[in-house]
Amino acid sequence: MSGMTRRERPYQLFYWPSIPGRGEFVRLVLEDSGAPYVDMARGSGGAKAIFRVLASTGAVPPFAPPVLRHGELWIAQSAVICRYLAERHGLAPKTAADRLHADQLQLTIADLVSEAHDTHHPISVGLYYEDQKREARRRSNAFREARLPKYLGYFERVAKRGRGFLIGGRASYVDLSMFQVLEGLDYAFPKAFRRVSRSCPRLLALRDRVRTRPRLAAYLASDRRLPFNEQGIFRHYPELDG
Ligand SMILES: N[C@@H](CCC(=O)N[C@@H](CS)C(=O)NCC(=O)O)C(=O)O
Repeated sequence: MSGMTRRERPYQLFYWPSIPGRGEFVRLVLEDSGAPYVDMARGSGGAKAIFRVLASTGAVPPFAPPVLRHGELWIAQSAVICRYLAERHGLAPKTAADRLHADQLQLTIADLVSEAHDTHHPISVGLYYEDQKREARRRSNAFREARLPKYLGYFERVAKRGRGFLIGGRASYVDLSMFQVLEGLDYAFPKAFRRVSRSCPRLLALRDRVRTRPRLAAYLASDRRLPFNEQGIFRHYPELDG
């Protein structure tokens, strides 16, 4: 590989091997682009590959995975990685203003992801769910009743303004991330999601449109796509779904 330019090298993704998590937002951009990449921790080295990266002393060391390596460049933060890949592979909006608005939406999606995570870990990520079940129930009630409708209502309003997509009048990485969040919420809170999403027809249509994009459809049917599970961000605990 040494004689290759940065452009030609496969991307290297470092993310926990057993959950879709935040790594999945990156994978969707890579898969939809058809860009070559190696999912480093899913190889024989496992999570050790991630710990090595986190302990590294690169220009700006990453705080947490996902981390993307592209030649000499190492970057972290899922929103930044998605934007970087999208700009290289035709999945970013065209104008500077639309790109800023894509950041705005992507970071709002990241906020929603964090709040969904905190429903089962409201006190500490250092404790098991079983050690914070009572608080998780209270947090989930508030999430289902107030935050979920507020977030989905907001994104539905954004979708209403767009022409079938969230930003820029064409498919972008933000649509792919919206797809993933909707899938995750549907998995974690099937009852609440069904109720709230009834008033979000455009988001549901967007989800279907993303799911059938040819490269993504092939990916979703492959064993590269990790299923949601109870170690990840979107966990299904019936007691938290009301
Ligand atoms: N805002 C960051 C969050 C990164 C993050 O929380 N990563 C999780 C996995 S999804 C992690 O391993 N965190 C370790 C930690 O926070 O100590 C992003 O979007 O990439």
